[in-house]
Amino acid sequence: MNVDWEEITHVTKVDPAKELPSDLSVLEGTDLILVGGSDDVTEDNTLETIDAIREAVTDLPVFQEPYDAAHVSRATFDRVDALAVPAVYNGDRDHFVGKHVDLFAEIGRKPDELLGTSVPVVGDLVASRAETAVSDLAAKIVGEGYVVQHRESAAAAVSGVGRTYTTDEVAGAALATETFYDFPIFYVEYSGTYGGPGDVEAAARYLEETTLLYGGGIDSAEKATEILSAGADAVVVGDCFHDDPATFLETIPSR
Ligand code: 1GP
Repeated sequence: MNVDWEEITHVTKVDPAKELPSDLSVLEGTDLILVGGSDDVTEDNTLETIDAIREAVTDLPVFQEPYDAAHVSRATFDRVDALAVPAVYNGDRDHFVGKHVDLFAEIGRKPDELLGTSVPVVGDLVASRAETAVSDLAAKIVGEGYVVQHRESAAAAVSGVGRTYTTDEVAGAALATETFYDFPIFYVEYSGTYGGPGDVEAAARYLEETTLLYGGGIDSAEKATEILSAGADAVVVGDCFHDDPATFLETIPSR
């Protein structure tokens, strides 16, 4: 499924370690699902969550946002439209370089296991099939330039965030994403608390090609509107989806 980012204004972040609402039809108005979380996520609960969502809403793009290469397998690859992998600018080295190299090294080592392309062939054909498998896998991976701005969040703890960025640094990270790193997504992450429009305004100034996502504490139409008006392409809603599905519906912009 090709994702038209111009059409995405509302993203739901579904945490596999949390319970799903009993009625998943609330997802019908959202534009894209990101499956991932910081604590207690496993390959098994990720698969269960993806399957439940696919069953409930058949026409939505579903991305896995893994925090660890161990959460990625052939089964998860098969079931999602893309892997969205955070590169945390204000995290530790592992979360900007280390885990990414690990993930791509794993893909290079065993593309057959990840894509199921194992075929008994010989010579050059083996090499070319392996290369095709590697590039198919790599093409399904989307980098997200992240700034984690809620120091007390689990996301900050797991990605080694020492301090949050100033507004100028957020703007710099956005500009670097657009012109230097070339990730298709820049994500202002306030996971668990509402950060207001300041960082979004600073980042939006520099982003034309890059999709600007904001997540954190969105639990009303007013907050969603404020963030979108500040220049975000889409709001990401997590806790409210799990905790209060009725209010979650209010965060979905009307078209
Ligand atoms: C978390 O950005 C998302 O990764 C959404 O944040 O859970 O606070 O809505 P909330």
